Amino acid sequence: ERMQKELMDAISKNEIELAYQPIWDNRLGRVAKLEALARWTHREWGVISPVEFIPLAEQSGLIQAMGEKLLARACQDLKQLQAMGYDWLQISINRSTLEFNTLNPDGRDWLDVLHQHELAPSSFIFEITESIFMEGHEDHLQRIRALRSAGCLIAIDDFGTGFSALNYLRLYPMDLVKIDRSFVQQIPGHTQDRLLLKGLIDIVHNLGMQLVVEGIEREEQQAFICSQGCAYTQGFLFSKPLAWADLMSYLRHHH
Ligand code: G
Ligand code: G
Ligand code: MN
Ligand code: NA
Repeated sequence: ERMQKELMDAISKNEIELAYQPIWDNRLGRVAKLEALARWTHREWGVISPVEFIPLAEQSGLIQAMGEKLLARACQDLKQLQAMGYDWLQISINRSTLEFNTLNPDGRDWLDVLHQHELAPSSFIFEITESIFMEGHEDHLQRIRALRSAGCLIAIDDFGTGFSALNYLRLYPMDLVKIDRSFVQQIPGHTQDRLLLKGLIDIVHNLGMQLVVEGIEREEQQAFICSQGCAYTQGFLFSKPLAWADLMSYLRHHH
């Protein structure tokens, strides 16, 4: 209960920050997108992982307010990046299942934030996970359509870890698939994983969607994935999630 109160405080004082992890464009050889990841450093308890505070924010009804504040923060940061000349960058922002499923069916609350900052919705990707579809809501299709028709992109995150993942590709219009890092851990040594990944890359491309392979930590993984024609990769090989000052220096040195 103490933690819930501290979280409420941190949200209202804008103490939840964003770290950005570069998503690399293998064709153009530059950063294409930045994944925004929430970070909370408590003055007594130190760094608290989103794995802990996102569920707490959900239980205590704070997730929507927090999500909107983080989106506004991402907008301010993108404005600044654009002013510095990085005008091609997109920001990819995570949304929990509850957060997504309680958004207005017309997406208004998030779209309003983008409009207030006078930013093109096409600069924003919302990352959702397969569990969104397990709730039995009917409105999520409407939300996805509303956000996409406004110009935003929808990514399916941690792809391949959920139940009947391929079925969701059939049923829901999506722009981007992020293949879960468990699929690359044993690449390229593991024959079965290599073939699975190869097949997934083909499926996603043939469906006309963008593909990001996550969790790239070693050169040999990156080499294999590039050889399969995958456009976007993300992982510690390129960079861990970066605080703003570190992001600035990363971008200066990598474009
Ligand atoms: O960055 P890290 O590995 O600590 O993230 C852990 C998990 O928390 C990931 O699954 C990520 O998607 C989730 N997460 C990080 N930031 C946010 C956020 O701003 N909103 C939501 N809903 N989830 C987030
Ligand atoms: O669930 P989601 O994909 O949003 O989780 C993102 C989390 O994955 C981030 O917290 C980030 O720290 C972590 N991450 C990013 N790149 C790598 C990587 O190369 N290896 C591992 N183990 N974790 C990573
Ligand atoms: Mn993610
Ligand atoms: Na993921």
